[in-house]
Amino acid sequence: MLDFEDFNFSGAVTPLYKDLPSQDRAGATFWNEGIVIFQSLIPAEKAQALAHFLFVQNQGQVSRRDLLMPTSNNTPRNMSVINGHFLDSVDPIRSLYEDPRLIAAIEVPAKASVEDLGMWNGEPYEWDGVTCFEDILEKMVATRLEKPGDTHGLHLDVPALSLIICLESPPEGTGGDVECYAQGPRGYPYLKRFRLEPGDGYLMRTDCIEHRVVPIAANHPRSILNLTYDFKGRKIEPNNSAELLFA
Ligand SMILES: O=C(O)CCC(=O)C(=O)O
Ligand SMILES: [Fe+2]
Repeated sequence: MLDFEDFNFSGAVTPLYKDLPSQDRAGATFWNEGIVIFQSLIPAEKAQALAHFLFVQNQGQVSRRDLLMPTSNNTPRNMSVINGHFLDSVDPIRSLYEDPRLIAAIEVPAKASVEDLGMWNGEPYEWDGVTCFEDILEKMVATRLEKPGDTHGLHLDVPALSLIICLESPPEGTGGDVECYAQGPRGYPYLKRFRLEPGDGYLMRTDCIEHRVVPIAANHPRSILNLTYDFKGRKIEPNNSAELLFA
């Protein structure tokens, strides 16, 4: 299916730090923006095969959600979802999620953000590495927008870090772009909007960058796999959004 060897972190998109070596660039971009986008993070055909496995072959694991999320100002969730219980039971996916090499790659930008920005909520924090997210429901999730109007509305997440891999993407100009709105200590807010092709990915500080997926316009699906992590020792403030969306 998918394993660490499929990942290509050197495709980090780095508008401001082009001259640095790729490992440092990923850190530098994250340091600056709280997000790093990876073009062709995994091969597109692997991404599409994974979408087929999840949303077609395992239809029985897919739940439909159409609701307004009370913990994020009632922004809409209109999408199909698969929760961490199932993803954790698929060995190649769990092994990938827990792979120390994947976590080490995520730690490069994650450490950069902590060194410069602390936790972005004013609390001092001593770097102690990145860890898998503890809540089984949302440690890994997969979502699919598939009907006109489907959207993942504006929100923050409980986990501080998400590595999101695009599995399917609708034609350009028909929705499915990611929008993010960052609030932090460096003169934010700022708005960023980007489009992902199957196999592209991004790592985001999802605890402090509000983000949403623009509604899709037609019946062309847009799906992702979201692997969530956190800073070791960070105090997590849980809410019931994961239960509402994924249970
Ligand atoms: O679909 C995306 O790109 C964002 C997914 C997301 O925000 C989430 O799963 O919390
Ligand atoms: Fe999110």
